[in-house]
Amino acid sequence: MVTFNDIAADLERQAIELPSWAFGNSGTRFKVFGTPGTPRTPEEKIADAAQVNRYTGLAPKVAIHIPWDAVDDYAALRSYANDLGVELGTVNSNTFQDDAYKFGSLTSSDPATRRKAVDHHLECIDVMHRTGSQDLKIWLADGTNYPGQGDIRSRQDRLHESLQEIYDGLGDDQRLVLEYKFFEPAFYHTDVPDWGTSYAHVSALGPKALTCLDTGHHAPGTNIEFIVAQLLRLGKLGSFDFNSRFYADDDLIVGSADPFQLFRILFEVVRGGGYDVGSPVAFMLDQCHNIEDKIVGQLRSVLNVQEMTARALLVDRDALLAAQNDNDVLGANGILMDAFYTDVRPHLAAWRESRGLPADPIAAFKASGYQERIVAERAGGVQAGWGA
Ligand code: LRH
Ligand code: MN
Ligand code: MN
Repeated sequence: MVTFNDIAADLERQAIELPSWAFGNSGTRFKVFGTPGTPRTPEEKIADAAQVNRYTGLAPKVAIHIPWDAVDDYAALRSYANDLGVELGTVNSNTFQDDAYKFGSLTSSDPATRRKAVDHHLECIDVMHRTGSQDLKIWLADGTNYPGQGDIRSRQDRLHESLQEIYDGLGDDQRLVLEYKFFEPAFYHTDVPDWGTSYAHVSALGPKALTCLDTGHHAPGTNIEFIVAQLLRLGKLGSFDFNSRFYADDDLIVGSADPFQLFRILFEVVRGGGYDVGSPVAFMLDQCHNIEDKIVGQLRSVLNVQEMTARALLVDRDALLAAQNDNDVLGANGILMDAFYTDVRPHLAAWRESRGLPADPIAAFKASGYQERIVAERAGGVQAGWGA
């Protein structure tokens, strides 16, 4: 049997990167609701993200999106973040909000459009040098809406050529992570729809290219933990974009739609070495808070990941392996479920207190007055949105 004491030290190394865009206003194509206190600048997004780390100790990095978080002086943005106790993390490129990319970016049949898209990524690498970021995350909106609209095969060939040029621009300690998504905004075909396509491309590029798994980017019913196990086995799982979905790419709070799925994913992460010291797997959130409070939403998210990580670590793997080898079907299943059903919340509250953190980070944040302060201070300004 594995007890909470056995795993307490392992919880120390949990680090979950927050997306700057989670702090901006977001919505659907029907409506974006404004929220009082929403940041107006990249600095204010970072300041809000730093609050999440302050109360949980779980979120030491903030991922940025270019050009949403474009600034003149990235070194200054970096020291601003450092002064607040956080670092700048993954740099996300953006080729989905420019008219030039209407028919594709890295896959475009137009050499000038491809050039522009590759150059954007090379500029992102430049930003990474100044922010101290390790990862360049590429998600492409490229795809087609109608059968026959584009030549699927040559789009793949052009994608490889473009990615190769970007890969060649990486510094020695930098990585490229290629995210996949099976639909949206393209409706018929997507140029990087699944983990296999991402894997084919990153494998062709070399060791500094890995796959990014966004939990919201799969068809309903997909066994995501199987993909996790496979990518870890292949040494190509670079990062996670965590979120939850009910129907589509809903970007809801991780662990809110299906906590059991999050547990199963994290169990495979632990099982496959993805949580080991020095593991190459980066944990990130990729979420939007359309109607709920954003800082509290991010607090809830990192706490959900911590809770499920604790439960995944609690699985008695020796007993599980023995039961599996005995073909004890329900015995093995029972061992996994025992860990899943363990309520770790009181243990985690005590664990936090023993490390100088509040037992209840959300209550502590709410009591701090920060939210009221930013509502007052930021009134009347132009709020940043998902995309600005
Ligand atoms: C695309 C995506 C990708 C983007 C982010 C804003 O759906 O998951 O990671 O960069 O959303
Ligand atoms: Mn994502
Ligand atoms: Mn997404």
